[in-house]
Amino acid sequence: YKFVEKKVGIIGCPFNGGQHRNIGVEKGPKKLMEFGLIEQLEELEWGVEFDGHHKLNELRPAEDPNIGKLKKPLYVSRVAETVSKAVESHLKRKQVALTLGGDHSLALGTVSGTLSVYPDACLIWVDAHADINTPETTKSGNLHGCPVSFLLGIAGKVPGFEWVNKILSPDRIAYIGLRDVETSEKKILKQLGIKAFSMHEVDKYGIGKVVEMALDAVNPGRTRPIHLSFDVDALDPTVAPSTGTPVRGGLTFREGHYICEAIHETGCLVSVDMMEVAVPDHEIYPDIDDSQVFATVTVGLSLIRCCLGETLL
Ligand code: NNH
Ligand code: MN
Ligand code: MN
Ligand code: MN
Repeated sequence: YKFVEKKVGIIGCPFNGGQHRNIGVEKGPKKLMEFGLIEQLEELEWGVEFDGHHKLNELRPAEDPNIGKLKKPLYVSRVAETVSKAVESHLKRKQVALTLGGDHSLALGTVSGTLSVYPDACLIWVDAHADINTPETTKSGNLHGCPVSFLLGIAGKVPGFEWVNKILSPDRIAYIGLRDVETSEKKILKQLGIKAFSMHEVDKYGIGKVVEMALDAVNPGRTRPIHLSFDVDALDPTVAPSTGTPVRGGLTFREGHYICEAIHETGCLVSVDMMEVAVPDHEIYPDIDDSQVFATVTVGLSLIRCCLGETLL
């Protein structure tokens, strides 16, 4: 490992304030832990630190009016700032920071935390969505669709988000798995010349070549620390059905795992997010059954293990 010792700090983030569905995305972290994450990482000979799930609901302000379209801006901002500090503290102790979500607005915090310890880090964003809407372009107003614009410093001044000052250069981010990108987001990606490998490129070149091209773009000599932000909806809904915004035509089970294995092989991985794993109530989401939750949680766990060195042989 080029930057860390074989220790991992788990940051449990039961949070759903960056999106509007009542699908139980805040229950993902607890389920991932219950299914044996600590034991599995210890089996891979990692030292594991976990100080309990963060009590993020305590950060919810009494009043939190929309700013323009943005929903719950103050809540999301406070949560992300807290998470940023947690990531920072684990990284400073030469641990890998492993953040369990929770909705993807959390990545505003995780990536900021990574950049504050490793200013030259690069970001691999694996997702069906680009999450690069600005406060101006967002239609939904959900902040889980916006974290990348804040990280790039193109969100403008938004009250409450003044703490976001670790700016990611557009040539340090690469996307894999995109297939549900809004017109406004496509314009931003083009304008900034951001490397994005959609499912079209995965089909065309194969996942091996795509990961190599993504890493070559943001981390040519494999000398920079890597932050991997994995939205479980990057996987095909047949593989990860229990998530808030499933989109057909996604990564296969193996393609998802290959990404994690290849990033592990670089020796550069310092920070991992596993986001948008949902545990819905049967009454509210009767279409998602236990076996689908099981499939989604277990694939999340197995992706995490691959990030931390599990191999097939
Ligand atoms: N692009 C949409 C929005 O901004 C959807 C984002 N949803 C996600 N992102 N799940 O990963 O609201
Ligand atoms: Mn901690
Ligand atoms: Mn996302
Ligand atoms: Mn997504």
